[in-house]
Amino acid sequence: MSNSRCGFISIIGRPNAGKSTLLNLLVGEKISIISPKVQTTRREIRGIVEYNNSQLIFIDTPGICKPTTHLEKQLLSNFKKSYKSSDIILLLIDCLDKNVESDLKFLQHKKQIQSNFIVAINKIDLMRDKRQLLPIIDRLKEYDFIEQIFLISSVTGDGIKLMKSYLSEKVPEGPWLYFDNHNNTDLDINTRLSEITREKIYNNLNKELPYNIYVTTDRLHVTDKKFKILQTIVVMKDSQKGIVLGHKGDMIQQIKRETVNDIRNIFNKTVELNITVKVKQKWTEKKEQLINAGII
Ligand SMILES: Nc1nc2c(ncn2[C@@H]2O[C@H](COP(=O)(O)OP(=O)(O)OP(=O)(O)O)[C@@H](O)[C@H]2O)c(=O)[nH]1
Ligand SMILES: [Mg+2]
Repeated sequence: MSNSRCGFISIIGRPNAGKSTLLNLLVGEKISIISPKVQTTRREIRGIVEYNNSQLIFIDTPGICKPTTHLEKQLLSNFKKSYKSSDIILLLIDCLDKNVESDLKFLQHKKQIQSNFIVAINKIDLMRDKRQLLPIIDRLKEYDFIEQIFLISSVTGDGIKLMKSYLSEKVPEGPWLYFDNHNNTDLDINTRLSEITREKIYNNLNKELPYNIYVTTDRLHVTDKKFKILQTIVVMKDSQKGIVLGHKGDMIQQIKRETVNDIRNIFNKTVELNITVKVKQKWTEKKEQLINAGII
């Protein structure tokens, strides 16, 4: 039998490229939350995949963009921390995104590319005429640090097997690092539960509001069959609290229903969930609150 292999692969790319969707598909379980809004992922999320004789540790990162707010600066710094130490960098590109080259230049300019570097062009299910991918591929070929280009869809699974097989041979030889067969991630359970609630907020509330909230799981009581959960949603202003609660509480009820459904499906438990909404002004500018929010 050949020697075991193990390595870290950072999934990087612009907001909304589909990084978290890809991570979940690779792992076969929902670990990282997803939304049609940009900047959903705030911290690094690891997913562990075993393939052939290799352990592939994928790291989902916050989307790269030019930061304008304090929160965005922190997300950029989280992104940098995550990808510098990995064995392989996987740049994910939305095939309909016109800004590919600015990302590549950003990376090249910073001379931060020491790891192996591959590109996956995502969402190819959205491109009716696949010939439209050719100009993108041609442009990418001008960058000699790109070792391999894959065409994938994180929704249909197209091209994923080929990429996994390539990665399993590319990661360095070495012992596996994770041996917990029940967990595909090293993320703690409380954070996973808070993230699910945050996803429902992203999917139910409009515009800026999701960027002004964070969620904590303050208490979790686990029995054989049941999760009893106490959570807090933190907002910045009273008016936002009103929106999260909704008319006669129907918004918070909707968020709760969807969260409970997801938790039940992922963990196979019945769920009792209580959520309180609190106001903490300007939390995005306070270190202590960013720590509470799991952002730093
Ligand atoms: N059609 C299609 N949609 C996709 C695909 N991959 C992701 N999406 C959608 O793209 C949107 C963004 O996906 P995410 O996985 O949240 O993107 P992300 O790169 O993690 O975004 P940030 O965390 O904000 O940086 C969601 O609405 C996904 O359903 C794909 O291969 N095909
Ligand atoms: Mg994400």
